Amino acid sequence: MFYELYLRSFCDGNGDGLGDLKGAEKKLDYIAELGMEGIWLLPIMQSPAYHGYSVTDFFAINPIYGDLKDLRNFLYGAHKRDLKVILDLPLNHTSPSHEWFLKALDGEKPYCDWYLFLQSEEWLKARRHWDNQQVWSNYSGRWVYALFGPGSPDLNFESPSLWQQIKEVLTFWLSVGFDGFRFDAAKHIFDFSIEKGICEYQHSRNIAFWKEMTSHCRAISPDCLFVSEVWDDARIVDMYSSIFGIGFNFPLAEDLKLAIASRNAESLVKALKTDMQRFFRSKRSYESGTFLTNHDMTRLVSSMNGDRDLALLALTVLLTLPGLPFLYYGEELGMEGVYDEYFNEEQLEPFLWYENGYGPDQTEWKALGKNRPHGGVSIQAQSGIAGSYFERFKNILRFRRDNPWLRFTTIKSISRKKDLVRINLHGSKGNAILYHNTGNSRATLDTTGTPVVINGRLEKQRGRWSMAGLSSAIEVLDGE
Ligand code: ACG
Repeated sequence: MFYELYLRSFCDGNGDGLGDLKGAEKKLDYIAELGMEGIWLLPIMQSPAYHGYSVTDFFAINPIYGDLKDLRNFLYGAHKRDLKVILDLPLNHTSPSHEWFLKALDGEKPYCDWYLFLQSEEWLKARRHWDNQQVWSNYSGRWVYALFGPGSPDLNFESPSLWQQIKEVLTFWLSVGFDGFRFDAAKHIFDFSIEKGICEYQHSRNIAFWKEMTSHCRAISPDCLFVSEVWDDARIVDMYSSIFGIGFNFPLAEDLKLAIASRNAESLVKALKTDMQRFFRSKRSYESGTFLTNHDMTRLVSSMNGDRDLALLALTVLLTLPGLPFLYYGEELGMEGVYDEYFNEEQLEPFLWYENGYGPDQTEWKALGKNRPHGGVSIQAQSGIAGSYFERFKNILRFRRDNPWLRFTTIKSISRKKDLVRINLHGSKGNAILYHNTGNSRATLDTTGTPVVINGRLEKQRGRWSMAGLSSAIEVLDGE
């Protein structure tokens, strides 16, 4: 399991109200005790943007997070606890304040080849692939391709010298001690057709680019870990993932939450059969990066309309599937936050260490709008309190940590009887059956074996096992 960490909101190590590397280092035990095997660090490079995805220097750390020494200490501390750390690298674009872009606007070589300038008025008609937004931004009278808006002009990978430059970026961060990367916007490297003047993904060229970049990294560090962010349907995710080794399973995240929020067992079965299709086979070319939420999405409890039992059911289903799970910071507290396209950033709120919202470690870079003080969400309010959301969440994480074999299982079948979903798995422990009760009423398990509860309540009455609503259990059929 990997913990997706937004430094600015996590832990303040120097008292300026902003989360930083020193602070996160202090909390490495906390992360390791959750059962994590790694950390995905959201971008830490120099950037004027709160989210860090528009970079002004790919070789420098944002000073609010600390310096290279702080990073090395953080990585050392993580490795000492067997936590791998991967860095989020947004290579598709830069900030408009990046030196490269300023020089490009001045016509300086090679930088003017590293961005795409408008070559025909016709191109202005191009619209973004998924939402019809315009893709050209005007900078001092020059139109430049900027898919994610004026704050991030795209790099133009037609230029071979840019490929070389990016390899240097990769070499640099590996030499600092990262164990790999989460490659942002992986399908966008070539996404504008110069021939046609329209937005069009060129998947084979993107794949060629990533092949070269990942080979470069593997030549330096053979065990490098890569996760690709390709937010698309399963067919496209599939095309990219084998190069990286791990691909985020976006369709699963979306379908699983929808099915559980609507308490629809049939939809859940359908979602799992479709989105985990590859995992019905024992031979696969990549692992699924499974997750429920990330920084671009509404938080888990909010997507369950505030129903925490449903949120825990979703978590249990996710953590009993094959794949490498990624958990977004603060989900363990049941923090809420709705992602909306107008960037209210609720889903990035400070992690709550204290009930009153103040104290050492607490970050305060933005007001707590959704997760208000005294709302019972903080670590202080929940830690060690039996039955709290945090403790129940941790129990499910612990179950996954204690059963690492689940990561590499093959799904044999998925079926349902009314609200009870049954998943048959095969793994190194032999065969196992998972039971998830998606309804509110008690469900009887059709077994003479000995199932074990993962979340919720399981009882044996008059020789028959039955499980309370929204509970999950596992039955391992063959011993090791
Ligand atoms: C990454 C980061 C994000 C970041 C950027 C830019 C990229 O996680 O935080 O923004 O550095 C698209 C891109 C992703 C991108 C998201 C935000 N995420 O592909 O790389 O936008 C459709 C599209 C997707 C699209 C998605 C969401 O196909 O391409 O993602 O919508 O908008 C089904 C379909 C699937 C469809 C979904 C949802 O699943 O199969 O195709 O996805 O439904 O409809 C950051 C900031 C920004 C800033 C930028 C520079 O957050 O504010 O502008 O940096």
